[in-house]
Amino acid sequence: EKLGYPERMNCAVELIDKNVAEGRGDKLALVSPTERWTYGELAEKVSRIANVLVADFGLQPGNRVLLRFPNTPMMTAVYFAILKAGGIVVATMPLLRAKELAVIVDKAELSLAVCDHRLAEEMELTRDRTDRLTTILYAGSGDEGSLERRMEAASPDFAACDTASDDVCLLGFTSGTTGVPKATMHFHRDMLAICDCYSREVLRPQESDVFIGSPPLAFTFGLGGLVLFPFRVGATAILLERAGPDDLLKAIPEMRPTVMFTAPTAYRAILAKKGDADLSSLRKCVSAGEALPKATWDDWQAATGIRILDGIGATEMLHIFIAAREDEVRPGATGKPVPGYEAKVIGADGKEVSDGMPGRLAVRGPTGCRYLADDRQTAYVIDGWNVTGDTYIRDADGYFWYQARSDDMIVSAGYNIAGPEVEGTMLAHPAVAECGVVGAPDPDRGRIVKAYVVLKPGVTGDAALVKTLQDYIKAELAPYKYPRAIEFVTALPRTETGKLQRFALRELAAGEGEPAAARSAA
Ligand code: 3UK
Repeated sequence: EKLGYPERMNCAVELIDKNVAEGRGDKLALVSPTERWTYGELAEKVSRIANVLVADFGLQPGNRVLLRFPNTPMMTAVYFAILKAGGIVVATMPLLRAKELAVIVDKAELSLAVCDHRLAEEMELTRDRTDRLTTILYAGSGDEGSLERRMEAASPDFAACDTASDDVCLLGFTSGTTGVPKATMHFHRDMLAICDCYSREVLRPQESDVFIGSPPLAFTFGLGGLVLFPFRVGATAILLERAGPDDLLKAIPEMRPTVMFTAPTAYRAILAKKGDADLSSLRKCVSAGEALPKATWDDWQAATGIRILDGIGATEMLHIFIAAREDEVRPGATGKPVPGYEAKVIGADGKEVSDGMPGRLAVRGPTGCRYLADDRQTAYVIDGWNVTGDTYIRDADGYFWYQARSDDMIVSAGYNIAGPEVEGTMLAHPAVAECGVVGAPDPDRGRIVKAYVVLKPGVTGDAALVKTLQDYIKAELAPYKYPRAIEFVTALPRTETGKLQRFALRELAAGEGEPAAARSAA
């Protein structure tokens, strides 16, 4: 391995115990609205929990454990306890329902879950649906058998399992919208590799930094940005259970974080609600999950002086592999490959296309490309390259420009149109707060471009505004890209990770879905 990790290595030792060994035992590791844990306290809790899992629940190296928590210090402690004991974490998005959880339980063959007591209801429904899941350990319930009670009785010392650096430590489920989600496998060394490639080379955090952000820790964007990156440099992380725009706007002036991780839609929402909130503590902001439109980048820089670092990551690659650097930003472009990774744009024949031509993005590097028992492996991984579902263009200067998810390209009267390009342009119009663009069925053109638009407060959506927006797009982009249909809605359907649910908009456009506002409010 070029990164030079030893053959045997446990990432919990590198990310937790090492901070104590290097004299940061009294430094704050985790802060939440209700808790403040130093690295010393965190290390002790991790060891106590590892003892509980091994002694009380028989956890063996290689066993998989389901983890269900909102973003809390305790979730982080349980996470590293599983890793320290040589187990494999299967963290899941807090909002998943029993039906979705049961699929994961069966696919990952899980028998043990550790769960925040506030998520008990859906956890019990999951147990009812599958025979596999036999044991649930609750945290925070205060009961006799609760995690905290067991921790009190456990020893504060635990010798880390002597794992190989390429032992699996994390199964990350993709948020697939159809079929069984893919389970991606990551090694102990991968947890360090994303810190030593993306974080060290692009983000460049310091020990004095304080991290904050919205993604759930069950989403690897959040895991890296809110836990692994700060711990690798002995910095501090703020964990918020609720981290919507209002929560961040309250927390930032109070807790004064310096580095923020969130999605493009959250940057827009924070700007819309900012008022005179003091965001001056921030020095670096990272955006991922979906494309960051130039308009959002420009508005954030104008309001805060900060140049957002866009980056594309994926669950299969663990974290960000193409990114903007502070000194190398082309607003609207994702950026250049992260040191340690290679990226190329390929055509249907698998060969690289010329610069300026669209094609499928393929990437390879120290992390990624390993799926648990999945026939689709061979379609996604070719010669070690992970072939993503994204259409990209590389320009002559080596910058990568996102076009669309390959399945999301709109074909209208023979033209290929990328919804995100129209969305990004719409967002630069002063009347527009949010925009989602999909293809709607049309007898003559096959599909027409349809825009769902959320207006800024005080703007009235009428026929005159439809015409204004259409003329505006025709003037800014090739006229065939203009939305022939525009519908004003109060909200767009989004995933827990901030991604626009294009399939929901497509169903709506085809007359099969619920109204967007009703769906996203549900
Ligand atoms: C899309 C982007 C344009 C793209 C993720 C950072 O999003 C993450 O992982 P997922 O598995 O989704 C992957 C897909 O999301 N995407 C993500 N970032 C961008 N598209 N510009 C971007 N900056 O379609 C990609 O294939 O949920 C992001 C770190 C870890 C992650 N898991």
